[in-house]
Amino acid sequence: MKLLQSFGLRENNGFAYLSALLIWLKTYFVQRFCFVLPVKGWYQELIIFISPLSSVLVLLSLIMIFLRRGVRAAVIAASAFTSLLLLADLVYFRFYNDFITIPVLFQSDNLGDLWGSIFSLLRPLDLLIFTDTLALAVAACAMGCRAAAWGKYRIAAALVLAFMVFSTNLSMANTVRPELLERTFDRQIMVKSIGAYNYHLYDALVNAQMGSKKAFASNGDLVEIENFLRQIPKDEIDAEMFGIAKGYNVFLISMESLQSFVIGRSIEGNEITPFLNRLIKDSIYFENFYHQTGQGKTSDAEFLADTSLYPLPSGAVYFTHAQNAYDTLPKILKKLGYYTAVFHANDPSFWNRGHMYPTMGYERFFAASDYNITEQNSIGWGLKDISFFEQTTDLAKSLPEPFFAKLITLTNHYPFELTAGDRFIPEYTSRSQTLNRYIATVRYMDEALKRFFDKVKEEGLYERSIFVLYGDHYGISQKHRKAMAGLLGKEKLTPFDHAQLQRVPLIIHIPGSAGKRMKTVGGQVDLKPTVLHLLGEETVGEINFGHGLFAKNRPEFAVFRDGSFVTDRYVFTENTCYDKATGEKTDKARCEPFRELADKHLTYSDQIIYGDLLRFNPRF
Ligand code: GP9
Ligand code: MN
Repeated sequence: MKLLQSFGLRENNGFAYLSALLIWLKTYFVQRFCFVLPVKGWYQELIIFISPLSSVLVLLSLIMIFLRRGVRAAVIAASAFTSLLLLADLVYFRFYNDFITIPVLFQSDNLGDLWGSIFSLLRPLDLLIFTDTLALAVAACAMGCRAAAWGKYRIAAALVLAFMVFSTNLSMANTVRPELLERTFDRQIMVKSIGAYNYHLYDALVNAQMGSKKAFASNGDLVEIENFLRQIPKDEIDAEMFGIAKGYNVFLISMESLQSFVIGRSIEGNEITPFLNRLIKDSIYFENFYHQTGQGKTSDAEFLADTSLYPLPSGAVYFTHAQNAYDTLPKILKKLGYYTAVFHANDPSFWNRGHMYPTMGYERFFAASDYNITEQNSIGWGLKDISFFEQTTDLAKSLPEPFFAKLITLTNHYPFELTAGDRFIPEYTSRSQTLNRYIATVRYMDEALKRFFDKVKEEGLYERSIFVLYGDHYGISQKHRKAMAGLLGKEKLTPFDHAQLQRVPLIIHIPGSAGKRMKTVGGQVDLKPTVLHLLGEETVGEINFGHGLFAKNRPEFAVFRDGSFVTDRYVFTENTCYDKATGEKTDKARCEPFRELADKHLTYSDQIIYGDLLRFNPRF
């Protein structure tokens, strides 16, 4: 008793401090040792260690704000509540390798699976999660520890401390993963960066905000958008191309961080993309095709391609609106008798794909657990592309045909790491190490694609398939503009050049069909109608912001997510209109009509997503 007294545990605030310490340590322990989260180095160890503290302090402060009496019981209940939450997270994590989100709680099929196996997921040692609750109960009952309510200064001090801890925590986490909260790309990364409780709070806030926007939306909002889209003349598709690939399998390949400036370019006599350069000769190659992604990067490119809607101005639509109704390419193809699958050797929690793919209508997601991933065949973000393509072809050949298979590559991802044996050309030499490495990883991806085509031919799939390959977004940001200018042989890069660097390759390879270079201006939002037209499907009546790239009357137009846009004659960026042919500034009035159009495209598309307006679409 004396000992307890000397720590002040029996009479005053010691009990509350002890509870804060115990809940904090328990949470740290579960996050660090029960969830399987990759933590590298002392800095990340420190982040995960401090991550629960701010929310624990806020929780106790809330108790102190609202209760004058019964504080001790409330503190014990809070400890039990956090234990239950952690236990639920742990069970869910064992099953899905992911964390619970608010929408998941309302998805009975998801939780139904889990309930079925809940007992096999629980382990006796899990009860240790309640150690702190037990310890606090013992301290309260057997030892008679009391807990005084806090005065306002103490509460204020706890909240200030919580704020300071959270700010430090977040800025440390942001140095490891910039834009952590804005992009919310992976729940596992969120939890190890800001802790499980902060993650749940964040998830609840985002969902509440989204829910309120949806609640106020009505059918009338969709009618206005339909009227706008109806004014645009219907696509007149080139008769030669319409239905040219009817009944063929479709391989849609997302090429990580691939920009068009590498195509056809050599460095010191070494072609950066020798295979793609050859493939382009036998394919339809769009040289004025732009990525239109925002913070959701790869997932935004996928969203654009599958829905012909734009991604959101902030955050990743894959995360924020995975429960919406969408009229997607896989759903339409499924109705045409296609089997639809995605191949990507990463965890389903990344970009929320595990939840978004069923929404998009994919029947099967071949994710990391479907691949044989070892230390030898991995680098950087995971499975190397060569092995990815090899294993994917083996998996794809057993799919029912015709199939629609989306393949997402990974190796050409920042920080562009490569093992020496995979370096087919030397790194570039400039002051940007990023650009230097990028050149070698692009060359590696090119090799992986070459082997993929060889293998697809060997397996006899080639003749019955078409291949649509697109770059997902830029790999080299504006930060590297000096080195980039050097590579392009320019003195410096202007905003016009930067906009033009947002071109990503689009290669449509149809076996047996002649190659063609197309000047058509387009973007990822055009992919859905383009693929459907090749397969002989009309897209009239669909709510698409894109147009078939083979439509003779298509508007030469691509909008970027930040409102910049490109036409056949102008580039509008950073509030300046440029003449596309010369790259010189020109009269802003010339860009004005397109500016309005760009604005309409983005706002209407956003309205559809925020209001979940496609649920009112009779096509559903
Ligand atoms: C991760 C991969 C890369 O699964 O798609 O994502 P990114 O950071 O490019 O969006
Ligand atoms: Mn990407």
